[in-house]
Amino acid sequence: MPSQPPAGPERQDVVPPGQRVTERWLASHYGKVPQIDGERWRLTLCGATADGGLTVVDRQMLEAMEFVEVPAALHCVDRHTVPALRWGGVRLADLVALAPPEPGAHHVLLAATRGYSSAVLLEDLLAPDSLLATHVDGEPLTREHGWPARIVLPHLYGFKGPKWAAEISYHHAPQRGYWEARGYHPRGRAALEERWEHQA
Ligand SMILES: Nc1nc2c(c(=O)[nH]1)N[C@H]1C(S)=C(S)[C@@H](COP(=O)(O)O)O[C@H]1N2
Ligand SMILES: [Mo]
Repeated sequence: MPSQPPAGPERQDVVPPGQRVTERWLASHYGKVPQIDGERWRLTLCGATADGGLTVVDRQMLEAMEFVEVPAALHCVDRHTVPALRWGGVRLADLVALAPPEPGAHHVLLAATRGYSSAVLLEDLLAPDSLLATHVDGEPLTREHGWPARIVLPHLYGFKGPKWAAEISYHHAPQRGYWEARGYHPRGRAALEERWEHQA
């Protein structure tokens, strides 16, 4: 008799439709891996903020926040899924609470160093499993996988989560990041196979 899989927000046994599991975790990004000094790294929360200002977060501030771990696979829209990663970091909801958006600013652009960005909805950022990750499988992120910090949105395709995260900005209108400008889906939920803009 098959044993019951563990219940949880991101069940490790569920592979979204159209994905194949790969056991080797090869980094996937465009351009070179940036060499970022962790002590100098900063993340800026800006755009349509409730107080009209911007908030800058550094590593020390992150270390003072609650550290959580979330088990989640990584689903690349190109159809490979890296299973069973254990991400560690701070909840994006906790970061947003430090610098909340103006009422009605439901759109967010997530930007990395060197031009990469992705467009997401505020509600996807606020999901309980959404993290600014600094660790994976108990170790600090490697440079190629996003050190010092990357955005992890487990229910969305991987392209929604910039590695080498640098900025979170709030907007009243939908945004387009790197892949959204190239025909990929504005929402990007993996379970619903939201890959392409024409599906929206
Ligand atoms: N800065 C940056 N972040 C990025 C990308 C990128 O090209 N640049 N690629 C995205 C895509 S398409 C995926 S699938 C994941 C891959 O993460 P990995 O290289 O750790 O597997 O990173 C995402 N974050
Ligand atoms: Mo990807």
